[in-house]
Amino acid sequence: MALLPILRFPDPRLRKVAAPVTNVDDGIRRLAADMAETMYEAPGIGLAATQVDVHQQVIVIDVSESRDQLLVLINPELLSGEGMQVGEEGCLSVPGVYDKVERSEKVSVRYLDLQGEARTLDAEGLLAVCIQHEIDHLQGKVFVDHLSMLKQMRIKSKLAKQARITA
Ligand code: K1U
Ligand code: ZN
Repeated sequence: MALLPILRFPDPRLRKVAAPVTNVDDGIRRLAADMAETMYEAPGIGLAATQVDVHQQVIVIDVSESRDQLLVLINPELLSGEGMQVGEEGCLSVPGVYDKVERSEKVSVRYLDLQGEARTLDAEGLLAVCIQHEIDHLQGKVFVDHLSMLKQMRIKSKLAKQARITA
């Protein structure tokens, strides 16, 4: 397994739209394992392939406190969303930035598992938020896109300043 470098906002590669996986093979299983290792090490509760510069529809999620409930969703597709919740979000591609985002309270998602079998998952609360956040990444969206233009400008200048300091 390997730790993968995570792209940082506003890297234009975060805007690429991921392609569906056509064959769930050992390459995809290796990618999912590397993404899981990267997510646990970060640490984070989710990671989309887009964030590690792989533009295929793969996400990994673990919102459990015990950190042993890994979910791998290939070609995830939102079937329905219900209700509304507003929660604080962060993003491994936007380090140090947290803000409130409005999301569906409950979602139903169809996906392929690591054996290529079609499955459906009903989720609510933090798991539902994380699924929506990661599917956004696969579509080239970052959570800051849900914030006002003023906040987006402030975040860009904060991250540019951080990058200058660490360069
Ligand atoms: O996609 C990502 O960038 C991962 C992101 C997922 C996420 C967080 C919060 C709401 C929605 C989606 C993160 O994991 S940020 C880090 C984080 O939230 C966290 C890290 C360690 C323990 C608990 C949470
Ligand atoms: Zn993110």
